[in-house]
This record gives sequence, C-alpha cells and structure tokens, in this order.
Amino acid sequence: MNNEQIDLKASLLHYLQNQLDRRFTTEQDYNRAVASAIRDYLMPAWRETLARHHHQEKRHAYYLSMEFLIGRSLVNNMQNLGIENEVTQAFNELGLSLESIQQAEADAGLGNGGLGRLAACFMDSCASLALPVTGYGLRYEYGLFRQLIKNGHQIETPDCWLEFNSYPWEVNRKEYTCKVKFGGHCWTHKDPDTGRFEVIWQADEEVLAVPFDVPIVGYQNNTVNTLRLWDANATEAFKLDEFNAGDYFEAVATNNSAKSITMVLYPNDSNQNGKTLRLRQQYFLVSASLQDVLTHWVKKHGIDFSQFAQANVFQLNDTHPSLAVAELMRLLIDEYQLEWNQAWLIVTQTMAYTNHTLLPEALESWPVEMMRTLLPRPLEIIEEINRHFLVQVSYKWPGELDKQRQLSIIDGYGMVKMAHLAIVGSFSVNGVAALHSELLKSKLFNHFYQLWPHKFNNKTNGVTPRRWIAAANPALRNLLNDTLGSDWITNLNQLEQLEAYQNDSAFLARWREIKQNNKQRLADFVAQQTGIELNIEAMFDVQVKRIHQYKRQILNVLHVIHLYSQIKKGQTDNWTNRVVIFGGKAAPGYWMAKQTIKLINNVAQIVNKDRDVGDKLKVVFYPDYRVSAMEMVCPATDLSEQISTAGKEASGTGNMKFMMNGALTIGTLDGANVEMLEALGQQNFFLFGLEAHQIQALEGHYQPQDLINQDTDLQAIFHLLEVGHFSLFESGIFDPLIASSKDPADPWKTLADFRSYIDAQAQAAQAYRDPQAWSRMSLLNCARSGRFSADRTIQDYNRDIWKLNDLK
Ligand code: 26W
Repeated sequence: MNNEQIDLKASLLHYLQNQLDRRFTTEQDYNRAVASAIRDYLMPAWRETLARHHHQEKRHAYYLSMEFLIGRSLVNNMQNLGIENEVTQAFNELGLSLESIQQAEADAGLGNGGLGRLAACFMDSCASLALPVTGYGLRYEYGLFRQLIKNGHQIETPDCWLEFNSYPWEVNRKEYTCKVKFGGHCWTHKDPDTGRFEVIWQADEEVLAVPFDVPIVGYQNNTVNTLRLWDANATEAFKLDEFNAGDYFEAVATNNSAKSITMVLYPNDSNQNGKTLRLRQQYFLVSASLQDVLTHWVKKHGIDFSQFAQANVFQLNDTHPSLAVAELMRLLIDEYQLEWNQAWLIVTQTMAYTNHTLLPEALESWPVEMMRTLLPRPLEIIEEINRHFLVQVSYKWPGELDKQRQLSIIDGYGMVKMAHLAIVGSFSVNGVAALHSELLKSKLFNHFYQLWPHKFNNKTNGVTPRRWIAAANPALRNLLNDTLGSDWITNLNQLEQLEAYQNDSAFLARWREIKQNNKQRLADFVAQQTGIELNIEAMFDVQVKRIHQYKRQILNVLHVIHLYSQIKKGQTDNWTNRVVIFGGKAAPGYWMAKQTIKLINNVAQIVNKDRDVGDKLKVVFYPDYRVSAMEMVCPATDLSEQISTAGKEASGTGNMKFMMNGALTIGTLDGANVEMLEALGQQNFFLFGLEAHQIQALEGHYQPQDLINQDTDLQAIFHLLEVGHFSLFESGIFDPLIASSKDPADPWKTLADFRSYIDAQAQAAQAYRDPQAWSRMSLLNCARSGRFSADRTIQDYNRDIWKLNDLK
C-alpha cells in the first residue's frame, strides 16, 4: 500500500497472542484481535487521506445523520483494503476459521432501517470515489433493540453492541472534544468597544461531546474517510462543590443526565414521539459537528468566513439534523460576530436537505415551549428566520394570509415545523426516487416549490455493490469476476455485459447453482435457529424490512393464507412450492405492527405443522432482522416483495439489493420500484396494484366490504381469520388487525390491491416452474441493476449539490 505499511501477519499474531490465557479466548476475542490489527494496518492511508483533505481540497462535504446503520465491518474492510487473501492465509496457518470469526462481530446497529443504512452505503461510495466527505453521527451506547420472539410476540432487549464500551474499529479523538449548551436564558448586551449588540446565552447545562472516529475504507484506492461519532459526557465527572456539600447523588445524577444523550437510539422510524431527550440528541449532534467544522476553519483561515461557503457543504439526512440551520447562524453571529445577512448567506449556500418520507406522521415538529426551555438561543434565531421568511412569502403572495400560515416555520399550534426550517435554510431539497421527488413538488412541499422551484431536485437512492454483491454473495462475485473482469465493483453499469449470456444455458445453469447454494446456506441457518426445514427447490419468497402498515406485510399474509386454503381444498394442480420468509422489527410502541408479527408467527405455526401442506408451503419469521441478516437472506431470495401502497414508500433500498442479487420483484409502482421496472421492462417484473394517483382518487370512496363480497378467495381468507383458525387459544387477538383492513378509512388500501396481487403471485409461481426462463430473468435483474449503485447516486449528489473534486 505504501512505505509505512506494517507487517499484517506479525501484527495479527501480536494481537492474537496478546491474551493472558488462550484457553478462554473466544471467537469475539479473535474478532477483536484481527480488527485491531487491520485498524493499525489502515492507519497510514487514513492519515494520508486526512492530510490530503487538509492540504489539497478546495471543498468538503459533511453528511449529518442521526443514524449510520453500519452492520459488520471486518469483511468489508478486508475486501476494500485488498487483504482478504493475506488474512485468510494467516488464519489458516494458525488453524483458525475466518468464517466463524467473521460471524462473531456484532452489528453496529446505529440506525432503524432505510435511512440509516443509506447513510452507511453512501459513506462507502464517497470513500470509494475518493471524495472528501466526512460523516457526523452519534455514538449510541445501545443501537436498535434486539428482537426476540416469544410465543409469536416481539420482545425487545437491549443491544449491547459495545462490548465493554469499546469498538475495535473506532479511535477516540478526545483532543477534539467540544461543549454543547442546553437550557438557561439569553440577554442582549452592547459591546462598549464596538457598539455592537450581542446576545449572551447563559446555559444552565454544558455537555461534553467527545468524538470517536470510525475509518471508512475506500475500495482499493488508498482512501480512508472518517465517520465521526459523538459521545456525550458530563463536563466534570463530579461537580466538586456538590460533592463537598454532600450531595453525592445529585452529582452522579448530573453525570448521568449528560451521558443519557447518547445512551440509546430511538427505535422509531415513522413517527416522532416528541420526547425532550430526542431533541437534545438532535441538537447535540448538530452543535458538536458544526463547532468541529468551524474550529477547524478558524484554525486554518482565522475568522475570515468570506470563502466558507465555497469550501463547505452540509447534507442533512432528513430533518433530524435540521437544527443545523439555526445552529450555524448562532455560531457565526454569536461566536464569530458576523452580521445576520452575512451569516444567512453562508447558511443558505451550505445547507442541503434530503427528505426521506411523505408520511405525515413522520414529519417532525417540536413544541416552541420545549425549544424555549431547552434551546432558548436557537429558538430566537428560528423565530427571526421565520420573520424574514414570512416577509418573502408576503411579497410572493401579497395579501394571502393563508399562504403565510401554511408556510410558516412555526404553526398556529405553537409547533416548529422542521421540514419548513430545512427548506427555508437550504439551497437544495431532494427526494430519494423520481416518483417521490415529484410528489414532494406537487403535494407535500408544493407551495415551497412554487416559491423556489430551483431548489428542488431528485437523487434516486442506491446501495453499495461492495457490501451487497461482493461481500454478501462471494459465489456471484467470483462468477462476475471470471466473466466480466472486476471493473463492475466500481462501475456497476458493467453488469450490462451479462446480457450476452441471457440465452447461454450452461451459464444460466451456473447462475442457478449459485442461487441454490445460497438458498442452502440460508436454509441451514433457519433450521438451526427455528427448527424449520426448508426445501431449496421451493421458491424463496421474501419480505424483510421494518414492519409497518404502509409496507403491507398484511397483504403478503393474506396471500399466504390464500395458498394455505387452496392446499387444504386440494386445489394444487401445477403447484409451485414456496417458502415465504418475513423479517423485520416493529417500533416498540407501534401496537398494530407488533400484532402483525404475532399474526405472521401464528400463521407460520399452523401452516408449518400441517401434514397436508408439507413442502408446498413453509412460512418463516426470521428473528432479529438486521444488516448481517440481509447479507445472508438477499443472495438466497428468488422473489422480492416490494408491496407498499403506491405513493407511500419514498424509495426503498432493499428492493435494489435483491435485484442486484438476481431476485425478481413483485411490486407496486412505488418509490424506486418505478425506476427498476423502467430498467427491466414489464416482462421481468411482477407488477400489480393501483398507482399513486389512483390510490388518491380512492380517498373517500374506498369500500373494502364490497371487494370482499365480490371475491370468494377473500371471503375464504377472512373466514379462516374470523373463526380463529390462527388464534385458537387466543380468541379475538387479531380482531383489530382484521378490522383495520376492512375499514373504509384504511389509509393503506390493502384490499384494493388484493386481487391484482394474487394474480401477480400466480404469474410468479407459474414463471418459477420454468427454471431456465426464471434464471434468465434473474440474470437480467442483475445485469440491469447498475443504476442502483450508490456510486451513481453519490456522483449525482456531487455533480448537482456538493461539487467536490475527487482526490484520486
Ligand atoms: C422522527 C421519527 C422518524 C425517524 C426516521 C421519522 C422518519 C424516519 C425516516 C425518514 C424513515 C426512513 O428510514 N425512511 C426511508 O428512507 C429510505 C432511504 O431514503 C427510503 O428508501 C425509504 O423508502 C424510506 O422509508
């Protein structure tokens, strides 16, 4: 790699042998040892990248996110460093199995789902493209809860991923510690020398933000970018005066109140709970990160900020870090004495906002009074931003007071609307798939679009092929390398060349064999975890994602019950055996989602033990679905379920991972499915369901009971559900779930899509019966997935928003 390079094997041995007693060495210990050796090994490249950023770059981007769902890092880092063979050989020589040591790594589960995993994929792509991008996030002591299933119910247990409070990949950078203020009050004071009015924020609490840096290794390009995660600490472990006054408990409690800020990730990904602690987390992230950037700037340029906007850009991952708009104003004005207009110009030239959801319940807003108590100075600034903004609105729509009311950052109920703050403070606003970005312009943010059409743009999501093909599916990686060379890893459009093999039966046979082996690997795991035996000749039909009504796991369950009832009636001519796999976590407070998990498990239990059913149908709930689970599930999937109500899923990213790994999709015209279908053509995609505009037109006219009356299959399904066939000793437990899908007010319009879903499923089953034709479609899915590489997405962000020079 370079002349500073350390002897990897010697270092590995050093860490492996550095155990007091080898008899008690566990796989976790070995994992930690190898991670430590690799971290040391990548240090020179990391240092060089930082030096390059410091000395050469003209512009730097910062990705601000409350979530980074990294998962495991060992395999990825080895692969990106190009040292897989070396490490494997060293392990073999020691008589150790790298495979089981890889599995011993805990997932860094610092995210809920799509938004957090996207941030992790983006970090990988930025480093692989050698772009100067730094991630800023929080070092939660507990990531997303671990899910246990007891009697079919989800049980949440704490995720202690930081064994003994350390993570082998991170480096503590306490020299960059800064302080974040909370509470207290503000007053204005006139500087006697300058005559300038200054605001003093006298906080009543200060919390230390201590950075821990995680290396982000680019793909074999000598680049190691940084993900900086903040850990909250008390300013002094014990306030001595309180201690001396004998209030030992009070002193320790202060310590805990500071530490609580980064104690746990909120396990919520679709509605905000309005808790003070969450607002503290958001401000803590934003303030520490911006102070970090400004301190660095001032060290290099002094307090001249005239070039700051040319040199820095902040990408806000949803509204969670949107206080950055107010905080950058505060720092520039209060700490560095800029005038309001100068500061506002800088803010509105450096902030860019990405929206990830259209669901109204997921849009963040905070009570003004909560903000006043916790963040008095940032609130003053938000109020001032709003005053300026509403003047602009009144110029655009003179006399239209309702426009001002609708657009105001602070609404009539005394809530601060974070999306409005983010849009007003940013020069760019983007959605995450073409359809989603159009809906932002035409619906959710229409007035803002009329005001500032130039701000709005689309950046269709993508996922990293390093993790989602090369690391997760080594057999496919090898086949691709043998067939196409290895350029596809950094230029995924190269996969198009696979099309040349679409009619090559020998090639298709190899293609199928890889899939079957991956299915076996998953089947072994499922057997070991759940005792359920899977036949890999069956179609593996998979829906893994957060459990949410808009994602309609319930529609999938209705189909499962439909298949079961067909089997029971003996209607099994031309049957295609299926394994239906579900996985996903429900937010702990989301009762309907938890009931959905219970229903899936109950249906699985009845179906799997029924002797009439046998291999015709198996149902699996895969517990504790997480990044590392997807790494095994996605290469083993034949059919990917992307069945959300059209207009509700902003993009989806699981859909892309499946496509790359040669799964076919059954899906609605929602999120990025639309663009997948465009790349694939209708003949390679099982399309069903109403379109977004049709769903909207249904509002107020939806009559699910009529649909049931017209459809004997639906009647049979509801009959089984209602007589308690899946709730024998738990009478009535599914009544609310059943009632919600029969409710004319059902926002997810599940039954409206039932018939077309069942038909599309039948087509999929039929198609699966021709292995050669299926493998051909599978190959085309992979071949046409190039545009869903996160590299393409990041190049789009860079071309339109960040405008960085790559540092290759
Ligand atoms: C305040 C509570 C909360 C927390 C997280 C509300 C909303 C969120 C996220 C915005 C939810 C999320 O993860 N959205 C997903 O983002 C993915 C990446 O862009 C998309 O692919 C998914 O469609 C979208 O649901």
